[in-house]
Amino acid sequence: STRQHVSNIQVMQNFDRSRYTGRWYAVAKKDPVGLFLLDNVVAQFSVDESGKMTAIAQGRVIILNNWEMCANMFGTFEDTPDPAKFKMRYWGAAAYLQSGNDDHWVIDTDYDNYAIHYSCREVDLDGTCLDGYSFIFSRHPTGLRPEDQKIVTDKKKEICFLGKYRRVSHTGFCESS
Ligand code: AZE
Repeated sequence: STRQHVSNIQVMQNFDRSRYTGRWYAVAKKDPVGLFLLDNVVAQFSVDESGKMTAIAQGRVIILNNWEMCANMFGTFEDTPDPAKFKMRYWGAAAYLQSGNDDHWVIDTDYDNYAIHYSCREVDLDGTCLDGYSFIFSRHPTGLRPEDQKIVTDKKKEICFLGKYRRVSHTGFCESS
């Protein structure tokens, strides 16, 4: 199969941010270059009275001198002409955590069970993604339903990340903090 131009990647049609609110459990992730959330990743999306989308996320990280901790992260989303494509400004509750401004695209979701997120941080000269990350989210802490797995596999292929995901385990690491 040919490599996909980032600009040609299909995203969720008529994305409805209000149906996307609430808790999502990461079940798989494709890592970017550098530091990243390791596991126990849970995100909670909200929409305020003015319609602006925000999120909080937690996940286990290892920073600096092998210090393992639960990262409490915040994100605010800037709208773009495509309702499923956002710019996400994010930062940590503690200054030593990461901050940045990433693309945040919703590739596909049924709102009630699964969601496929995509972020390309660096586009190569040929238009393909050189450095990016992606989360597969489920509404269920136990993982994806069998009937959603084929849809997710097909979308992983479309964003050229098939075979690059790792399972995200949930061990309760962030539940005490
Ligand atoms: C995301 C869900 C929506 C809110 C946020 C998300 C991303 C968070 C990071 C956090 C990285 C932290 C690191 C700390 C050392 C997409 C999960 C904020 C990318 C690396």
